[in-house]
Amino acid sequence: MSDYKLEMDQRIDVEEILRDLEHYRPRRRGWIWREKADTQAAGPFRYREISKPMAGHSVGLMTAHYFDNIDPQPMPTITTEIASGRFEDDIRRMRMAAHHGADHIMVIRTAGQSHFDGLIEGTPQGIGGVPISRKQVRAQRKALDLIEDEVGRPINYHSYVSGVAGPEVAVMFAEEGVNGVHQDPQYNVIYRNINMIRSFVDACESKKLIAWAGMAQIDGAHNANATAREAWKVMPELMVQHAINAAFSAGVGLDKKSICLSTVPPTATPAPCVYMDLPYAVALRDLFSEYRMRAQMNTKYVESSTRDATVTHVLNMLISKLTSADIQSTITPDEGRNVPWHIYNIEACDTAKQTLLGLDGLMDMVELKRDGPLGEKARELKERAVLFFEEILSSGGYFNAVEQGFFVDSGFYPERNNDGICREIAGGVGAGTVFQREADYMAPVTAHYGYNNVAQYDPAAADDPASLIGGCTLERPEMIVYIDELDEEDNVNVRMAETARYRGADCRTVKPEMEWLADGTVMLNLFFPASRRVAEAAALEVARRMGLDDPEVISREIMQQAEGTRVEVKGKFCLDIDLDTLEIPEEPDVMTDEEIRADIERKPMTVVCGTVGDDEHSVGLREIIDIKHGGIEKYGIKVHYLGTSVPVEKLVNAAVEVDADAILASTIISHDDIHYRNIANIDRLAREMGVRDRLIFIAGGTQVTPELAVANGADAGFGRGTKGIHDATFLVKRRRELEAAGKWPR
Ligand code: Z98
Repeated sequence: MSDYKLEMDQRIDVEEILRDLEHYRPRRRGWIWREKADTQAAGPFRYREISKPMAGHSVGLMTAHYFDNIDPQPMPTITTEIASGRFEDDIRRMRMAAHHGADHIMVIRTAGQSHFDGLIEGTPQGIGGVPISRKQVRAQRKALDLIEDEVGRPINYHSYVSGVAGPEVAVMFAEEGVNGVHQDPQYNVIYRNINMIRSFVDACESKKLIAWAGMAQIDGAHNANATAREAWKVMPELMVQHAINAAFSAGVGLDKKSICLSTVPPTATPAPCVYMDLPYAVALRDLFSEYRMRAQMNTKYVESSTRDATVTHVLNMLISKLTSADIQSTITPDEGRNVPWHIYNIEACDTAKQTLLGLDGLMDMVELKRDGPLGEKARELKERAVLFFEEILSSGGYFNAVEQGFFVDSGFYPERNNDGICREIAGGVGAGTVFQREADYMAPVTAHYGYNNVAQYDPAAADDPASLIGGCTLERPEMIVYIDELDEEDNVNVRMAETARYRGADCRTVKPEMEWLADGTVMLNLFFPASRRVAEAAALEVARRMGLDDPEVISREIMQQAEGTRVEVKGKFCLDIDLDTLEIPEEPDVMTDEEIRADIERKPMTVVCGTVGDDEHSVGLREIIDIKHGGIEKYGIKVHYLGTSVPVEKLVNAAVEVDADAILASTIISHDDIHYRNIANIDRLAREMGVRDRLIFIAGGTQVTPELAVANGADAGFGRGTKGIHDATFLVKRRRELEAAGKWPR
């Protein structure tokens, strides 16, 4: 095995991941839940419900720098659902997501793979989207091993055990160390028209394997919500679907703590959604208290606005918090916008982390008021679900009920609109393919469901049929026949060769990217004072004139019919950026607030400042000094502000008078290079007065170039974009240098 490790400042080497995959073996099986942290403290705060911190690297929320850069992790597992269609690029996204707090990575297959009647091999991208194959699963699990080492937290890898080849997929997932799956025969029946008898029999085998491998299982009930015409009306049915799959799975042998209900708050704003969705969530917890809850976000009522989708996501998480979800899904805008981009995965992970942390301890302060509409509505929903079940029984059972179109009907049960999805018991893909096992049937395999007549060969093998052949692929992975690629043209090697110049540690070329390396995709956000149709056409024209290929409007929002429209456009930027000719300005030197404050506390500092010459500008300097703008006052630096149009003599004299440590001269007007002449004058005067050595001299202004300020006699120059912290950092560092050189204290 290679000893390849991830380096923080190096991109993951996908070629290294693909190398020697034949011999890769997963290092563990099964799902790992987050554990409550031993200490609920992080930085200046005490939490009530945070999980063990990531022991390695992570990226905190944007605002974390105000709070000692803490990155506390909420209790629920955070899922990110990745669906770019190229697994090699998804590996890079997985690493980013893990750093932002995702510990459940779900790869969404986009080829309608439920219709495939067997496993596929290699890494085709295909026409209809990406199918999941052994090579992809293996590569991604291998990459996640490295990523989990880097972030210091286990990461669960997940895909689907649905479709005609469900049991084959389940075997492959058990062999390859997949940690979580969707498995629900109702999905096959309702959405993929796979024969129901076949689907339920297959589900027994699949679930047995899922149990053996310790995977967490998520059901498919959310699909009814996403499919129904009026999704909030299917609440009773959703509970019925959860019940069928949960009880069935427990019956096959899954631990109830691994059975997760895929719950969705069924509606979204402008509906009074919490009033409708909360009783539903409460009813679910009442009925299914032994099981786990995976909170999917509402994906039915998602539009193309990230803001809109994020509000729905946050409202959904309020419900997760009020009813304690175990897994928080973060699919957010991808689903509605069909823009499965890196940035949206990461944004949604941050939205989840931010919301769940913000709501930490909520239930210590509020409680659900059950003796009002909440309790009444929850009870009503449960009653409707129970009645639904009774009707299933009286109609002859689940199969008959499906045949009669009970499911995904848009009526609010017991109302029916007779628009449900009907499937025939004897119909669908794979009909007539289920046969009773012969009396002498026997299969020497592990985790096999049902009648297996092993004892006739060896009574000792009854509980371990694979021992008859010395173990099957589950115990002896070397027996797995690993096929690398089948298609010479449609495979990862060909795709990666096309983008080779953008890879590798010594690559000197970059291109903007949204989902695939060097895809060139960029997004523009534009506003036009025009109607929607005009704005859309104008936006496309702007994109074309900016040199973007294939521009396409992905979102529009009317501000006011005549006053204007906001438009988002995506397009392709086709040029490379050469890093050897790219000018990268030096990064401003900044110390932390705490470090600066500590230094000023250790030894107070006084500065004198003003705008010099005939110059009435004051705003810039105020920004640098005023505590309200985060200026140097906030570190405890004592500031003598002399005002505007201050003669240079006055500035230097004042510095001597108050025994200042530094002069801060603002000089904005720049005609005839007056700003640099002012700087030179201050330096000259201070020298003539014999005080230059004891004063730090900083010059600033929008037209000041640091190098020229220094050339004209200042110790430092600061131009446009400077903040108080930049000046403060310089002052502290310069003073330390002078101290080290024995020139301080004076
Ligand atoms: C989610 N956003 O849950 P094919 N099986 C089940 C599914 O729910 C799905 C598939 C299979 C959702 C993802 N769900 C959508 C129970 C898909 C997909 O190959 O498309 O049939 O499998 O995260």
